This record gives sequence, C-alpha cells and structure tokens, in this order.
Amino acid sequence: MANTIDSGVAMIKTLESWGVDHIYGLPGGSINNVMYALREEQSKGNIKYIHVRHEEVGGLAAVDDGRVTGKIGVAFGSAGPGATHLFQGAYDAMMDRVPTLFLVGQVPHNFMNADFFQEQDESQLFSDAAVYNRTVTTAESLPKVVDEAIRQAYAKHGPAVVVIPNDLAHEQIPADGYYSSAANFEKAEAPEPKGEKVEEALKLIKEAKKPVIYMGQGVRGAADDMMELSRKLQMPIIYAALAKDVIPYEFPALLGSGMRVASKPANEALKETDLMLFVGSNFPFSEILFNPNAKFIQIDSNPAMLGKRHKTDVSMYADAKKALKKFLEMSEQLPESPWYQANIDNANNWREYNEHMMNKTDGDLRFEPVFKEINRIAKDDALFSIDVGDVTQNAVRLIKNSGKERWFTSGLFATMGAGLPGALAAKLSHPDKQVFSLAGDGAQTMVMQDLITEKLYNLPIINVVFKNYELGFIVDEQEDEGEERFGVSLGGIDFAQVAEAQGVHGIHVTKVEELPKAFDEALEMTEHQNEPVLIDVQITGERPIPVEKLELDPAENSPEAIAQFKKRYYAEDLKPFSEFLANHGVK
Ligand SMILES: Cc1ncc(C[n+]2csc(CCOP(=O)(O)OP(=O)(O)O)c2C)c(N)n1
Ligand SMILES: [Mg+2]
Repeated sequence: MANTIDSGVAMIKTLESWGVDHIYGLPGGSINNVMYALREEQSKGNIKYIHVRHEEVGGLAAVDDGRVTGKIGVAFGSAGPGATHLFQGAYDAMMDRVPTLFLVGQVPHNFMNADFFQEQDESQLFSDAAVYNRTVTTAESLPKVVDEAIRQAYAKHGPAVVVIPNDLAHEQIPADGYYSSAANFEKAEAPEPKGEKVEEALKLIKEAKKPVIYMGQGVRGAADDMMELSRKLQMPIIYAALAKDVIPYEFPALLGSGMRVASKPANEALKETDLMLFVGSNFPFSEILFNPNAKFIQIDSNPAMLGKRHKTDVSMYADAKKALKKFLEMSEQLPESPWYQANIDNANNWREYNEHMMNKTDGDLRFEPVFKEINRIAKDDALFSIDVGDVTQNAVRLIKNSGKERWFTSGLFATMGAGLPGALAAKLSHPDKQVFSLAGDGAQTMVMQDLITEKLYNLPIINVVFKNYELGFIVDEQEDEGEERFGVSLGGIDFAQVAEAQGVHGIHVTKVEELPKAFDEALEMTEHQNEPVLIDVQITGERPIPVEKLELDPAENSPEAIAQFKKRYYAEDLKPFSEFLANHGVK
C-alpha cells in the first residue's frame, strides 16, 4: 500500500481532531496496540497519556473533564478487569449526562466469543450506560467508529463506548480511508419557549402566594438573569446541588439546595411552596420533597425530562437561558411580597448559623471551621471537586462561592471516590487555577493510590481529607432509621503519611487552632512550590445538622425536643421558618 497509516494512530488523530488533548488509562495485553499509537502521538507533542493507578480514577476523571470543560473526556482500560474498573465512570457519565468516550480493550478478534483469557462481552457490560456502544470489526473502520462515537456522545449527552479487539489497532490502513467530522459539528441548541406558554406560566406565578424557583445546571451562564427574575417575580431561588456554583453565596434570596445534601431554608420553602418554576434540573427527589399540591412549571432543553420528576401544569421545551430572557421580557415587576421577604430573613438566619459554626473554636473540631479556612484561602475562580458523603452536605452549605468558581461532584450516581479524580481533571484542564479535592476518609480510601498521579504530573492540588473515622453519612442514616450502628467504623488511616509515601506533602490537623497554619502551608506549597498537598483533618463524628428533619418548630415539636435539637447542633439562634412567615404575616 502506498499511502498508509497505523490504524491506532489514525484513531488517536481522530481524537485529537475533536480537541482531545489528554486521555486517562492503564495498559493491559488487550489494549497494548492502542498504547503504541498513543506513545507515537505523544512523542510528537500531541495527545498526552495520563497514567492513572486504577481505571476507575481514569473513568471518573474523564467524566469530570466533560463537567469542567464541556469537552468530551476520554479514558481507556484493558479487557475484562480493566473494563470493569472503568465501568464506574461510564455510569457516572450516563446519570449526569456528560459526553465521554470509553475505549475498551478486547482480545484479538479471532479469539473472541469463546471465553478466551480475560474475555468479556463488554458491549453487554456497558449496555445499560452507553449512549453508543459498539465493537470495532475491521482496522479500517477503527477511526471512523471513534469519530461516530464522539459525535453520538455529544449529541446524546452521555458515555460512548468503543470496544477494540487488540489486533485491529495496529494494522496499516489507507491514509485517506477515513475522515473526522469534528470541524463541522454543531451542538444541538434548544429553542426559546413559545410566548403563549410563558404567558400561561406568568399568570400562574402571579396567582401564586408562595412561588419558588428551582434551578439546575441548565442555568449555568445565566446567573444575572436568574437573579433579576428572582427579584422581579419575587421568587426565592433553590438550586440542585450540581448548580451550587451558579449563583453567588451572598444573593439574599438564595435558599440553598433541597433534601439531605441541602440547606435549611430550601427544605422549608419546598414544603410550603404553592408554585415551582423548575428550570433545567433533573432533581430526583421531587415527589418526596416538594409540596405535592404545588403548581409546577417546567423548562428543560431535553423533552424527555418534561414531566419526568413531577406532574406539570405548564411545561416548555426550551433552552433555560433563552427562557429566562423571555420571562424577563414578558413579565412586569411584581410588588414586594411578604413571602419573598420571609425567605430572605430565613436565609439570613441560616447564613448566620453557618457563620457561627465556622467560627466555633470550642469543643471538638467539626467540619465547619475547616470550611472557614477553605473559604479564606480559596481564589474567586477556584475549582472544587467534591466527594460523596458528609463532605458533600457541608460543601454545598458552607463554600461561599462568588459565582466564578466551579463546584462539582458525582451527582445522580453519587459515587464515593469522585473527589480526587475530579481534581486531576480540573487541574489538567485549568493549570492556572486553584483546585481543591475535598473528601471524607471513607471515600479517600477508595482512590488514594492516585495521589501519585498528582505528584508525577505536577498537579499542585489542595487535597483535604475529613477524617471522622467512620462512614458518617451512613452512620446518620442508621440513626435516623432507629438501627444500631453497624459496619460503618473505619479505623484511622494516617492520610498525611499515605501522601508523603507518594511524594505528596502531608499535613496533620487535630485542633482548630492548627487550621490557619495548615492552610497557609497548603497555599504556599501549591502556589509557590508548585507541589500538591494533602491536609489530613481529624474531625469529630458529631453529625452535621440534619436539615431534612429539623426539630425547631413549636407547632410540630415539644419544647424538650426543640431544646435538645438546639443543644446538639449548637443552634440556639436558629429559628423555624414559621417564625419568619408569621413576622411577615404570611399564612
Ligand atoms: C462507591 C460507593 N459506595 C457506597 C456509597 C454509599 N455511601 C454514601 S456516603 C457514604 C459514606 C462516606 O463516608 P466518608 O467518605 O468517610 O464521608 P463522611 O460521610 O464520613 O464524611 C457511603 C458509604 C456510595 N455513595 N458510593
Ligand atoms: Mg468519614
């Protein structure tokens, strides 16, 4: 053949044509030929291979590439065990609708389908997650299939999986036998909503006494319009946790998020509300948490979402940002409402409580004072990769975001171990920005081998591990279900030493007064020494305040129960929503 190219190299070039500049993975016999192609392309200064120590870390990091850049993230694993490790990422991507590509090694095609060593029917494995899921059958088609997979991942917002029999990734194919569709690809964009629908919605909003906005990630990039609409229609804002970073912490009518990874004023308003404007969200607990009699107006850029989480009164297939503009255009300023004011007061009281907890210096060290330090050293445009557990709850409540940061976690799938991989992704794509990984001790244990990846790729990340010696989030569930504590104690790992053993600077904190120095040191290490750092903070097992089962309202709780609740959560000055509603004459 005159003009030929290695099929694996052609595939990597296809990835590059889509703007992929790094790829996570770990080799194995069934993906070696992809490795050789990767080596060749990397040696030319093109794509970069990020060698993770567990395919799950690579898989989750690829999802976070998508979250923080909007660009497709890519990870690979070898056949069988490599593929099953990688699977976690595919599921996370599917649940949160993040475009990703997973390249999965397979035994040589002549050995397939007869239970060969490490052989697995990988398409079956990934079938529940993938938006595109195919096995390559010829070397010539390898780059074309990968091009197809990427297009499908973008168009269908999820993980594409390409299974590659190893031999097919190292053959000479015609150099002009494939092309990339990247250059002319356009992402789908939902329309603006129909005028009559907006009119219908505005009529319902005007009639409502206690309307709220519930916003999800669809609103990203339209914070100013969202805040203006909140003021104009006198509707406080509640957000889905994944949209925590959209509206600045200080916006007076921002109530926080709902359910358990949540804030008090949000949960209280969600119980009371008689109308919800639900914008660009996939919040799964709607039917459990929201007032079932509330009117429900939904806006989503995905028609499949309309009515999925709640019965709707008005629903609109529309881009959230365009919809906000249209709502602003078509609405008039509503008069100051006592409901809106009561919510602002309630949110204020909650912020004061959090402030009080972050400034707490007596007693055992809790989560909150650690967040005071995180807030102190965090840059305006920092990226926060948050793991799953009590840390998610605390981070959603306590990080005082300016509206310029990125805050992300594994949302619907909520997998532990998502913190560190997300920080890798964030720092790789934003080397000039400050990046935090915040994780509990249980979650950190699942991925801590990949601290060395931070070290070896010069990724100066601030890792904070909240060590309460238990699976705190589950301890709380056992308490709430009236069960005895079982299977939730962790024993103590010295995470600072684990970091040191991997060449990452480790710091211990056991007392509140050690916090400022530790965080100054972390700043010095990451900003000036260009080194990653891990702070192992030993905190108490005391529970964060459960905002989903507040015992503050005299209409619902005995004075003794209220006193006990306040004492346990240091909540002397925390008031029930009913008090603010009464102050403003809201029935
Ligand atoms: C992979 C995975 N396994 C189990 C769970 C269930 N789960 C949710 S939070 C949690 C406890 C997290 O413990 P830790 O990381 O120590 O954080 P803490 O709640 O103690 O702050 C568990 C087990 C999960 N979400 N993901
Ligand atoms: Mg823990």
